[in-house]
Amino acid sequence: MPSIDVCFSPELLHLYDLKGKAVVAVDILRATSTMVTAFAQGAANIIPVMHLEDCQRLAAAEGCLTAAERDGIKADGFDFGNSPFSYMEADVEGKTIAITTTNGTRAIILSESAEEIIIGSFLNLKTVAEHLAALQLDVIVVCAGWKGMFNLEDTLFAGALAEQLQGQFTLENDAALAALHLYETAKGDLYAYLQASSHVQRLKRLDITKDVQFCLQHNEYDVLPVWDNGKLVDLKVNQSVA
Ligand code: 3SL
Repeated sequence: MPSIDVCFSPELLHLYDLKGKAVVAVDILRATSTMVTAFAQGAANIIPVMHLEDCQRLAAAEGCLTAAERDGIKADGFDFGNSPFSYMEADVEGKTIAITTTNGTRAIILSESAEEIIIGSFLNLKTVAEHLAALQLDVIVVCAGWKGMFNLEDTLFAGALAEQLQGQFTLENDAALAALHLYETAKGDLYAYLQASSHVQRLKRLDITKDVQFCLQHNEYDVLPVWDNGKLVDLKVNQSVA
């Protein structure tokens, strides 16, 4: 039976061997929830990059849209910040978006040695779980955290995924057990549970509570963004075309 494990921060990735494994990269607030939303609105590709300049270079070279966030705030001169709602207000159908965020895009790029990288969020939790059950690879949930530190919301997602996969995957390490226990404690009202958490507090100071509520909804979208040679594509769309 395959296993599921959790890496609480990209800074801990050196302790994990990702080769031959499936990584679920997660930044609930808000990068991976926003990417899932962009695909649900019809985006064709998302290119995660580390730096603001990489984003600008891609826009100049390939004419793609750009999204950039630092410390919760939209960076000047880019098309989007990091709110899922911005992709509902714009027409992104068939478009490519180059994106850089404080932690989320970093977690994805640093997972590059994995067999497969899947973009996870509560919004596409069931779709991700079904895909992993079919894939039958060992799974590492890579939490984006905040500047190398642990955070609650990504850990809660890891616990939700572990709960979905219970009976089909083993939970061999305490990180996965802790995430599962935390989710079981909090799942009755994730929004209330997260009120004191550092990033919810940070987003509140920026008046971004609407995004928090949105990103905690379960199974809103049936999209499956996966890493494909330096960009993310929605496997659901590609499967239905094939
Ligand atoms: O850290 C990140 O990648 C972002 O998701 C943070 S924020 O929610 O946009 O502030």
